Amino acid sequence: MLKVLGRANSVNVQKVMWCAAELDLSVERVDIGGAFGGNDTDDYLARNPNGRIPTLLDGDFVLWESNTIVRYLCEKYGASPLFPISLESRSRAGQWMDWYIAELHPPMTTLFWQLIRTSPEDRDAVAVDKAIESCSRLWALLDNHLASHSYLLGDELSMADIPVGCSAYRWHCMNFQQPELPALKAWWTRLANRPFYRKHVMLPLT
Ligand SMILES: N[C@@H](CCC(=O)N[C@@H](CS)C(=O)NCC(=O)O)C(=O)O
Repeated sequence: MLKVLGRANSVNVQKVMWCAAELDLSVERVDIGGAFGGNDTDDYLARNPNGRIPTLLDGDFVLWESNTIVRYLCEKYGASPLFPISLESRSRAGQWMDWYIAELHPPMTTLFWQLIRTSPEDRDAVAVDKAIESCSRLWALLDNHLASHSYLLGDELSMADIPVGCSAYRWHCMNFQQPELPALKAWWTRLANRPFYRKHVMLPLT
């Protein structure tokens, strides 16, 4: 059985758990990181020298970096459409997964830490405004793409939707005035209708 080391409220762990569930894989998840700790022990660091979560154990094979784990699971255990067949479609999926990590994840992390993990009196209003501005621009770019696609690669869910899909829950559920982005909202609603997305991603924001 696969083992995932990482607490359930981590967006990076959620990607892996949601992906594994869509692939119908059995996973044992172990609470590590955050308040649980355990990611600074010698044993953990021997598996993941970053001291970050998640870490995947697939038998003797150990893997870290959540997007890489999603790709690995989809390629090893999945099939089209989750793991696209053509090189072009797989590369397009990689494009959106890398775009999320490089562009959207940093301002989303600022926003999440400021609005969810920082008490109101300690918030940095300038940082919040700047993060909302960056995120709004990037989510609008995705909204534009989704105006002509049901999912990131077309008509069906693929691995491309997984990282940015996890972040979309946080974007829609944090308490501030989001811009009107109807195609983004429609895509997010499609995700929210999936039982495994609800189970692994739509958790209380903590
Ligand atoms: N690029 C890494 C980032 C991993 C990461 O930053 N994980 C956070 C949780 S989302 C973490 O380990 N935080 C420390 C902790 O939970 O103790 C990935 O995608 O797996």
